[in-house]
Amino acid sequence: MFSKILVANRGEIAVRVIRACRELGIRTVAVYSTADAEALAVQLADEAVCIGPAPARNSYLHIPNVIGAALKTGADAIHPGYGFLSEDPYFSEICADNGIVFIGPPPQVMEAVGDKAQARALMAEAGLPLLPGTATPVNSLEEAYAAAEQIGYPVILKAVAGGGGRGIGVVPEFADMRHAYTTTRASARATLGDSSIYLERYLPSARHIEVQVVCDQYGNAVHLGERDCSVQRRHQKLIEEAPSPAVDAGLREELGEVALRGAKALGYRGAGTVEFLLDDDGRFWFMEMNARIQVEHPVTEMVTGVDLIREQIQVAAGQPLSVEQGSVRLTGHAIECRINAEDVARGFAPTPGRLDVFQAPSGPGTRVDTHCVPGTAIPPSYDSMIAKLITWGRDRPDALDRMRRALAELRVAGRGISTTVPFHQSVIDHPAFRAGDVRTDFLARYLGM
Ligand code: MV4
Repeated sequence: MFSKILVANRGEIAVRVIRACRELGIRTVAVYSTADAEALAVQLADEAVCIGPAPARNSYLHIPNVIGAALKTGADAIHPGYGFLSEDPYFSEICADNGIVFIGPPPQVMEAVGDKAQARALMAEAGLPLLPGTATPVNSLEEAYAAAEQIGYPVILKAVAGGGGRGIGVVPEFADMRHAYTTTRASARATLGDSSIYLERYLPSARHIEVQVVCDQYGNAVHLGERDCSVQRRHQKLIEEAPSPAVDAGLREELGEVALRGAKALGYRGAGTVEFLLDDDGRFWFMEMNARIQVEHPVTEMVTGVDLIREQIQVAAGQPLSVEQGSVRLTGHAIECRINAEDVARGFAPTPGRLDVFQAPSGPGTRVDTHCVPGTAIPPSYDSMIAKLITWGRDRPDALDRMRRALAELRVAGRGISTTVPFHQSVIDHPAFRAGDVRTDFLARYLGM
């Protein structure tokens, strides 16, 4: 097992990883930017190294500084968390070149799933169901028109280098193609550094379902059921739950088998997520694979009892999975609300500032993953998430009742800071949400957002 892990991240996920390491008896190194000198992760880790100023490109994304901190402290592995360097195969290779284990899948696998068009082709080869779409990227507006003609409108344009909803553009009909093509390409180039796009049939009202998988180097591969992440805004997830109210045991087994078939075809190792769209007839289609731990992993942990970060670390250290498929049992229901420092009334605009008050809920079936305490700064340079509120119940109504109680208990206040709490309260109490009637158009359909 590793003796020291450097956590190349910040915020709640850095805290989450440090906690897993502590439980495994592994020493930890936090890295931090000057904006995070007082951070909880810095306090909880055994050691901490400043890796640069607030802008992420000069600190959390600055590979020489991160590697330098690992070498200086003698860390034998790096956990990248999510975001930042977590999906960068180049960073993974640099780790290996320096004798440091990157806690994640092999770089070739990261490369294959990072190219969303290539991932689609590989999954088609493995026999996964795909929506009609282009087998390769399109190179001109004319090609896009021709492909859309074949596929049938509406279509969606997706950046090859995208994922998680970055670099996508919906094309309702022929007349919208020219504009969507131009803007999606331009935004893909600007935000992802690669303007390549491919096309898919667009499903305007489906469920966003993702299957958690974990694989080791001995050929063991286990799925841990699905999460339903249909409540999103501009492809930012806001609420996630496990299991999905739309998935029964039979469909779960089918989804799990298909997800594992995909993961095995890629030679996957570590924790990963296979995303699908699910329609009202129980048909589902592969969307993309995520080669990282995800923000919403706690809901899976709450219903399976599996510590996903621990599995990641053990597998990266060359140990076998500590779970087998036959022993995976889903118990009860878990739901997660992302509490962001954002003003819902102003289009979810970030509201950075300092938290004068931060009092987390607790009690039965209540988990709060956060890096916040009274006095924590929410810098404008980073993600606006301040906490993940996760509740568990014996069934979905129990979990939702607990979430209502936990949201009411949470106290957050600071000059200029708004939160998404009122938004979550309105969703949790919405009759359609209560009924599990949730698809990707939920906010538009029921809340006019
Ligand atoms: C789609 C889709 C419908 N049809 N692809 C967004 C994030 C990325 N991982 C996949 N996403 C979607 N891809 C096709 N062909 C719907 C989504 C989607 C979504 C779209 C609009 C508003 C909210 C959404 C929430 C989840 C998924």
